[in-house]
Amino acid sequence: MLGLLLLLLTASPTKVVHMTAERFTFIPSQVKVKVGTVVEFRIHSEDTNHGFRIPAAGINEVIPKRGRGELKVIYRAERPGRFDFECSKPCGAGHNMMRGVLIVE
Ligand SMILES: [Cu+2]
Repeated sequence: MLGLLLLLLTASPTKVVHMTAERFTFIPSQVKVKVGTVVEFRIHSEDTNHGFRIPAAGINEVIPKRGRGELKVIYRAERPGRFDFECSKPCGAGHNMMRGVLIVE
C-alpha cells in the first residue's frame, strides 16, 4: 500500500504555484507547466474574497479574504493547451478583467 502510494506520488512531478489574488489581478497571471505535471495552486488574497475558476477543468473555488488562509487547488495537467482562469466572485469594478492563463506544453 505504501509502495503504491509512493509510486503514485513520484510518477507525476508536482509543481507548487504560489499565487496572490487582489483587485483586480492574479500574480502571477500566467503559469507555464509541462504536460503530466500535477499543479498545486496555493492562492491567498490581499484584500477581499475572490474566486478561482478554471472553466475547462470544472474548478471553481473561493479564495478566502486576507488573513483567512489560502486556497489549495490541485490540477492535473494531462493535456497541452491554454487554460484560462478567472475570478468567479464579483469583487468590484474590475472583476471581469481579473483573469489569467495556465499554459500546459
Ligand atoms: Cu472578482
